[in-house]
Amino acid sequence: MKKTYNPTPETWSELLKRPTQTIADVEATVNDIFSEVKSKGDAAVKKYTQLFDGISLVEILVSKEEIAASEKAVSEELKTAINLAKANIEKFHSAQKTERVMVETTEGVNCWQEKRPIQKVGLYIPGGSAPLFSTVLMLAIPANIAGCKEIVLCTPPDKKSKINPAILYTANLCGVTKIFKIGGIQAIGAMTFGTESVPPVYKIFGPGNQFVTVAKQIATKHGVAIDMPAGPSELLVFADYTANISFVASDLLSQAEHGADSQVVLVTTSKKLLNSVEKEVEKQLKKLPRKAIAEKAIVNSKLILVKNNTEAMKLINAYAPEHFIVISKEEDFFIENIQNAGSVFIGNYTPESAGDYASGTNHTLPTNGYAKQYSGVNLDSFMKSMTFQKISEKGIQNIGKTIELMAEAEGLQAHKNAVTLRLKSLKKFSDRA
Ligand code: HSO
Ligand code: ZN
Repeated sequence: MKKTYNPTPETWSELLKRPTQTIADVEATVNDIFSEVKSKGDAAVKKYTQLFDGISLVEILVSKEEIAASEKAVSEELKTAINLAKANIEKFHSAQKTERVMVETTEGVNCWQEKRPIQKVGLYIPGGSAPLFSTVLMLAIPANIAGCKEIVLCTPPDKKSKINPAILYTANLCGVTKIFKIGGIQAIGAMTFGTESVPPVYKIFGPGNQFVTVAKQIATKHGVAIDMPAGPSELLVFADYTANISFVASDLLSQAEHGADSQVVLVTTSKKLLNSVEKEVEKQLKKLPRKAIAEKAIVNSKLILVKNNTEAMKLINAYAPEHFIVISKEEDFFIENIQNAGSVFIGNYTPESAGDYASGTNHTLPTNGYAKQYSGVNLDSFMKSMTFQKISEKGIQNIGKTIELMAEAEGLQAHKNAVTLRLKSLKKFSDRA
């Protein structure tokens, strides 16, 4: 772990640099695969599944029998846990529903805003060493609450052409309409263009490796929206002398085990705590099954000592972490002043794992400094805001002149006419009366 004492603000961006992502290398591959998926559909998806995953699939749609089998394969204990997490995530996301906003801006001019679900959404769940069925909860639950009609899920199969039963169980439980055993660029391409089996969607959600991330970005050039630009997981912990050393170390390791490129950072005002956390991380790391992965992330992790809370706050806002844990006697100061973070965890008894699984908040969050401008996934991510207006005769008389003047000034006569004709018709009507 790299220790830094009292770094000056000019050095922060270099100190907290994320691993660079090489989009350019992958872009050409994505474009090639996309155009093949677009023209050849399922055949191209199967070809690339064979090429990249080494599996030849006859059917890419997960069958009812496979879903039923997953029900039996997941233990009752895990099902209970998944159901409790689901209930909390549902409660938190249902509470995010908003009322219609209606205002009479000028007498006779009524404007209102209402939300509508995005009709078709695609959820991507990565394969790899950890089957992230918790991400299924985080995406499918709000999609369902929002009222999305088509909820498509793509996830890569294992070497035996199977999908982890917990992923299938959760997807079925949360109302996913179609599950496909496909992954990588070809899955994103399939959801972008549609194939014989995979319906095209309007917005794609979910994490993925570098190929998936670039593919999602390129999908946006083909008219599909995405949740956010994704990157490796991150955690920044601010801890003062009130923090429990072993808790802090366990939190840092919880993110480190996601991947060798995960970013974990400790910022503290206590040198004693900094040194103790370093030792404790080494100790806990040794016992972890995913030691090899976590170790790599820990080598690149940072332990930073700062003068005071104000300096800490500036550094944290400049970094904009995906997850921010604050354990401090002055927690209110941090809660009030945090401007840039995906999700904030407060106090000794709020591990990041709680938000990852079961407290109710969403774990699909902006990384790579995007917490400065992006929100994490929430109910609104699955909806669009639409505006409506209805103007009465009185209303158009009230704002007509304004519109005419503005249209005239922009040199747009037809715009002006659309109002003038109406005003004239009303005048005629009132003249006759
Ligand atoms: N911390 C990850 C989400 C996750 N953790 C899933 C465990 N499973 C990114 O927010
Ligand atoms: Zn996690």
